[in-house]
Amino acid sequence: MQWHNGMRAVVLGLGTAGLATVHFLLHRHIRVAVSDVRRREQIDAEILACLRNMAVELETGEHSAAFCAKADVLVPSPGVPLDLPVLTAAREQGVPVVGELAMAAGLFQAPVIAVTGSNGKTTVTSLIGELLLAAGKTPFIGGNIGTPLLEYFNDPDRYDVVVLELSSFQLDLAGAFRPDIGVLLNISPDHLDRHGSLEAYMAAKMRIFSGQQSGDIAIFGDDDPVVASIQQNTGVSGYRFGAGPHCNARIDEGMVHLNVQHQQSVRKELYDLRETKLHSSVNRLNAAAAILVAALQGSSQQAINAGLAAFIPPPHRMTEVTMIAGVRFINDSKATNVGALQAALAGCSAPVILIAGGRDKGGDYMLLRDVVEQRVKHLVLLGEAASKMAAALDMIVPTQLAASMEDAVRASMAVAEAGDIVLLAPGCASFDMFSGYAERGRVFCECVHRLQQDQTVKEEI
Ligand code: UMA
Ligand code: ADP
Repeated sequence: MQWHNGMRAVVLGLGTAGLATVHFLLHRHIRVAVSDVRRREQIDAEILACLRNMAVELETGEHSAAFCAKADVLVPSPGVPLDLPVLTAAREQGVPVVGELAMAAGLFQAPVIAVTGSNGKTTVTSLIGELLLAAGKTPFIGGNIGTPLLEYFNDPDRYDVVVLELSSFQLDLAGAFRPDIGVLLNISPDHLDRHGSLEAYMAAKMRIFSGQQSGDIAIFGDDDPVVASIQQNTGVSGYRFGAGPHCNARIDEGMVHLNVQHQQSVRKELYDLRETKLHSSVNRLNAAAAILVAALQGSSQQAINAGLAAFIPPPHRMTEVTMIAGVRFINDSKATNVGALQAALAGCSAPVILIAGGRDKGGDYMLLRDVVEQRVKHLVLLGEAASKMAAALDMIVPTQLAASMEDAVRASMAVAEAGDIVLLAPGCASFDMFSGYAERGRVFCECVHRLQQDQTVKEEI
C-alpha cells in the first residue's frame, strides 16, 4: 500500500485493532476518520476524548455511504464483515480496502513469525514467545492473541523478533504481508458464518504463505489431513511437524525428535516433554511446532529446553480443575469449534462425561459421531445449540439437556464413576450465556468447587 500525505483513510470499527490503526495512520500523517456501528454512548469516554484531541472525525451508529464516500482507502477492523455495502461500493469504485497486515507489510524491522490454524494458535504463539525469551530475545507478541499487531510500530526498536497470531479474518486482507516463518497448524471448519464456505475459510488460512518468497520458511501440521493435502496439492515445500516418520519435528510418546537442515547446518536433537506442562496430546503437537520455529530461528537446544520447562499453558485449555471421588474435572472452555472438541475427546483415555453446547457457529456436529461413540459415556448439553447437537448425537450416547452450568456439573457427577473424566468442551461459542469463553470456564470451575465443598460436607456428616 502506497501512502501519501493528505490521504484520507476511514477505519471501520473502533475496537482494540481499530484504535491501533488510527494511531498507526496518524503517525504516518494520514487524515483519519472512524466509523463504528455502536452508539456514541456505548463508546468509552476516554477513547472519545482521545479521538477529539487528535481531531479524528467519528461516525457512530452505522457505516454510512456518505461518510465512507470521502475515503481514499477503507480499513475494516478484523471483526468487520467484508461484504458490508460500503466495502462493496468502495471496491466497485476502485477504492482500496486494506487490513492491518497489508498496512504492516514491508515495514517490520525484525524477522516475523506468523502462526495460524483453527486451533492451537494462542498456545503456539505464546510458547514460541517463551522459547525466544529463553534464548535472550525480546519478542513482540501480538495479533489475534490480544495486542494489535500495529502496536509493534509504536516502538519497533525495542524488539528483535515479531511473533504474530493470525486469524482468518486478518489473513483475508493480508495484501503483500510476508512472514519469514509462516506456520499453519491445522484446519477444521470454523467461522463459516463469516467466510461463507470451507473453501473460502481455507483460502484465507493459506494467505499466510502467499507473500512468501524463496528463502522464507513454511511450516505445516502434518497430522492434519486438510493441511497435509493442501501442502501436497499446492506443492509448497516446507518443514513438517507431527507423528509421521518424515516429520522434521516428530512426536513419539512424550518426546519430540528434531531433524532439521537449515543454512548449511543439520540439527538432530531430542526434547523430552514429560516433565513439562505440555503433555496433553494437542500440546505435544503445539510443542513440536514451536520447537521447530525456535530451532529455525537459531535458538540453542539449552534455551529451547529452558523455555519448555518455564511454559505454563494459557488457561481454559484442557486445564485440570480438581478430582472429586476419583472423577477428574477438566476445563476446555476455549474449545469453541468442532475441531477443538474432537481433539479434546481424542486425547482423553478414560470414559468421558461431556458437557457441550453454547452458541452454534454453523459447526457440523455429525463429524463428532465417531469420537463420541469411542470416548463419551454420557452427554450433557447446554445453550442454544443443545437441540441441534442432540439431533446429531443422541442416538449414539445417553444425552440430557441442562438449564445452567450448575445443573450440567451436578448432572455429570450424578452419572460419573471413579476413573471417569467430566470434560467441559463446548464445541460452540459462549455468547448465548456468558461474556466469553473465559467467563464460561470460570463459572464451570466455580460450580465444580461448590460441588466439591458439598461432597466434603456430606462426607463429614
Ligand atoms: N464493528 C463495526 N462494524 C461491524 C462490526 C463491528 O463497527 O460491522 C465494531 C464494533 O462495534 C466494535 C469494533 O468493531 O467497536 C470491534 O472490532 P473487532 O471485532 O475487529 O474487534 P477488536 O476489538 O478490534 O479485536 C480484534 C480481534 N477481534 C476479532 O477478530 C473479532 C481480536 O480477536 C484481536 O485480539 C484484536 O483485534 C487485536 O488484534 C478476538 C477474536 O475473537 C480475540 N478473534 C476471533 C477468534 O479468535 O476466533 C477471530
Ligand atoms: P486458538 O488460539 O487457535 O483458538 P488455543 O491455543 O487458544 O487456540 O486453543 C483453543 C482450543 O483448541 C482449546 O480447546 C485447546 O484445547 C484446543 N487446541 C489447542 N491446540 C490444539 C491443536 N494443536 N489441535 C487441536 N486442538 C487444539
